[in-house]
Amino acid sequence: MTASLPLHALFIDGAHRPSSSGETFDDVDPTTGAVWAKVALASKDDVDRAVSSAKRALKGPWGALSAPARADLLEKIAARIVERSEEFLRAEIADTGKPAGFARAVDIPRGAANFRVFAQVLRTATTETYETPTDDGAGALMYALRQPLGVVGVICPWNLPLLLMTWKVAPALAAGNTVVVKPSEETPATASLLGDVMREVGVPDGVYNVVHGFGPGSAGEFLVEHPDVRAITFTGESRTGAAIMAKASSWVKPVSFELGGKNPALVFADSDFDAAIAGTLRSVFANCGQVCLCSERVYVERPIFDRFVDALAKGARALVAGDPWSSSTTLGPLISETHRQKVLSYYALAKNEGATVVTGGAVKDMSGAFARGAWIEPTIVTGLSDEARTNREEIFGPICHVAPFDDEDEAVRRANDTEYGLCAAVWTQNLSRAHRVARALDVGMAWVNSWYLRDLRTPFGGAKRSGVGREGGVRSLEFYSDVKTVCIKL
Ligand code: NAD
Ligand code: 6OD
Repeated sequence: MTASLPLHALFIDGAHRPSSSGETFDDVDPTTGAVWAKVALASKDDVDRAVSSAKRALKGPWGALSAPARADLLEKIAARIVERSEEFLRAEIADTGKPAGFARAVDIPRGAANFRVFAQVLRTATTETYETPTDDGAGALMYALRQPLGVVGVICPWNLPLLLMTWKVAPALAAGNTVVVKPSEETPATASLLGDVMREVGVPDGVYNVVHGFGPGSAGEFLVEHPDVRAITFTGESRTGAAIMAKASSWVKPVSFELGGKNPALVFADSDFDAAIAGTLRSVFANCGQVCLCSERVYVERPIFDRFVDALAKGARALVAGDPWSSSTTLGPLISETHRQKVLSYYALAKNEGATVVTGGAVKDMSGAFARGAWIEPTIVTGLSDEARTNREEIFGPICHVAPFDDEDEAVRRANDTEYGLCAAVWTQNLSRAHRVARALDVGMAWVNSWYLRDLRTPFGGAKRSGVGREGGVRSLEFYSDVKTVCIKL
C-alpha cells in the first residue's frame, strides 16, 4: 500500500534525494485523515550535506552572477511557477485541504509574485552614499555595499506553505545568498516541487536546498545549530521563535522572526456596515482562521453591536465546508487532527469561561470520504472579559470573540492589551479617526477598511511578541545582506 505513495524527497545540490537513513514520515491529507505521501526524514548528515552544498554554491557560479543576472533568474522562477501552477495547486491542496478558490487566488500567485517583486526590488535598489568633509579639505566618499550573508536557514510554517517560504527564499536569493529550507512537517510538498523549478530555469546546484523533518532534535534544530548557517529566518509560533533564538544566540546569528498574534478588529459605528461585515468574515475565517493575520478579537461600537454580531453569525453559518476542488467550498479543514484537538480545547475553554456561543462551537460533522478529516465549525462567541484566556491566547482556528466598546480610547486600549502586536483591522469612514487609531495601535501592520492587502515592497512584521525585525522590499535585502561601509579618502 505505502510503497505506491509518492515520496517528497530532500532536495540537495540540485537533485531530489532520499534521506541517508532511509527514514520517512507520513504526509496526511487533512480533508480525509489519509496518508497521501511519504516524506524523506533528513538526518543530521543530510542537513550537513545541504549546508555544504549551499556553501559551495556561494563560491561557484552563483557567487559569480551579477545582480541583474540573479534578477533574471528570479523572474524565470516566477514564470515557471505560473506555468506549473496547477501542479503547485494540487500539491498545496493535498497538504492543506484549503479550498482551491483560495489557493488559486492567494497561495500560488503569491508564490510567483514573491520572486517577481524581489527581482524588481533588486533591480531598483540603491544604497546610501555620503560626501564627508575632512580636515585637509579633500573630503571622503562613504558608501554602503550590500553583500550576501552566506547560507541562510529558512524555517517555515504550514498555513500558507509556498507563499511564506518564497517570501523569504526570494529576497535571500536576490541578495546573493544560498538557502537551506526546512518546510513544515505538515506541508512538505510545494518546497520539494520548487526544487524542480529551480533546476528547470537553471539556478545553479546548491543554491536552493530542502531538508524535511521536525523541529527539536530534527532538521529544524540541526539547521539552527549548524555553524555554517549564517542567519535564520523563521515564521511560526512565538514559543518556537524563543527556542530558536536561544539556540541561535550561541553563534550570535541574525534572526528575522514572523510570529504569532491575537489580532484585534475595531469596528466603529461610522463604518460602512456591509464592508465591515464582509471584511471581518474574511479576517476571521480565511483559510479556516489559520492565517497569522486573522482577527480573533473583534471590538464593535455599542450602537451597532447586536446587528453586527447577527450579520457576522449569518455569514459564518453560510460558509460551505467540503471538497476543496468544488467551487462552492469556502471553508477547508484545520491542518491536522492534533491542531483540531487544540482548537476544540479552546472552544471548550470559552464555554467554561462563560462565553455565549453565538454560532458553532463543535466539530463539523462530515460524511463519506471527509468523515475522518480535521473539520470544525466556524465559531463566534461573546460575553467574555478581556482577561479570559480565550481573549489572550492565540488559537489559530476559525473563532473570534466579539465585544462591545463605547469610545475610541477604550477600543484602542483594549486592542493594545495583549502581549502580541502583529496586525489590526480598523473599520471607520472617519478619516481623522482612521489615522489616529492606526497610529495608536501597537502593531506591525494596521489595515483600515481592508485586511491582508499587501504591497510586498512595504515593511512587514510584528511588534511585541509577534516578531523580530521587518521584511519587505529593501528591508528584506538589508536583513539578507552584510552591509559594508566603504570609505574612500579623496
Ligand atoms: P511552529 O512554530 O510550530 O512551526 C514552524 C516551523 O518551525 C516548522 O517548520 C517546525 O518544524 C519548526 N520548528 C519547531 N520547533 C523548532 C525548533 N525548536 N527549532 C527549529 N525549528 C523548529 O508553527 P506552525 O504551527 O507551523 O504555524 C502556526 C504558527 O505560526 C502560529 O503561531 C502563527 O501565528 C504563526 N505564523 C506567523 C506568521 C507571521 O507572519 N507572523 C505567519 C504564519 C504563521
Ligand atoms: O503576506 C505575507 O508576506 C505574509 N508574511 C503573510 C503572513 C501570513 C500569516 O499567516
